Amino acid sequence: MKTIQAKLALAALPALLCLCGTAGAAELKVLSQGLPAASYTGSRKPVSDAAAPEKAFDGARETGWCVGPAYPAALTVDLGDNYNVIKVMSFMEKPHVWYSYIIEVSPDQKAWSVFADQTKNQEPSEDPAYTDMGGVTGRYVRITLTDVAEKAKSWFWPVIMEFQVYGVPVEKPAEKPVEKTP
Ligand SMILES: [Ca+2]
Repeated sequence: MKTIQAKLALAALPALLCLCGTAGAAELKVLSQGLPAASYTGSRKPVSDAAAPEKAFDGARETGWCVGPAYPAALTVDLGDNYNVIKVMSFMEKPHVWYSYIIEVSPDQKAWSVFADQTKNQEPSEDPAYTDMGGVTGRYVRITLTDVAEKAKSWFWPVIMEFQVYGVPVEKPAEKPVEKTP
């Protein structure tokens, strides 16, 4: 895991250098896709290998993460570094049925800050996804499914087809050269 993190840090270095002085104009991009499988974890065992956590991050809308009819159930992605998380899109298998959920962000998987609290939601997602906007800095992003429409409980298991986290690199203060005293 450390090797992966080091590689990610090295990959991000040129981008960070280029952003010096213009970090405010950083492009909002999807951060959660294309990471190694070890970056994704679920709070419960998936119903099959085909429903593993990484299936919610593979860019394919016909695959997803599923743990069966269990609430709450959480899915977490490790972005590999701290980012300012701006937007999260949650693509559910059945967009015409409502889901309630909460999205949280953490720097260390211990202290979690709420990004979007939709635990009282009873509206189906706008096609094609629930879109939540915010501004929380962290490395780990977690969605917890808390409930689904009562009528749906008997005829399907909730599946998140895609979970997309968008953000920008954290602005890091430029190091000032140390002035030598004469
Ligand atoms: Ca997928």
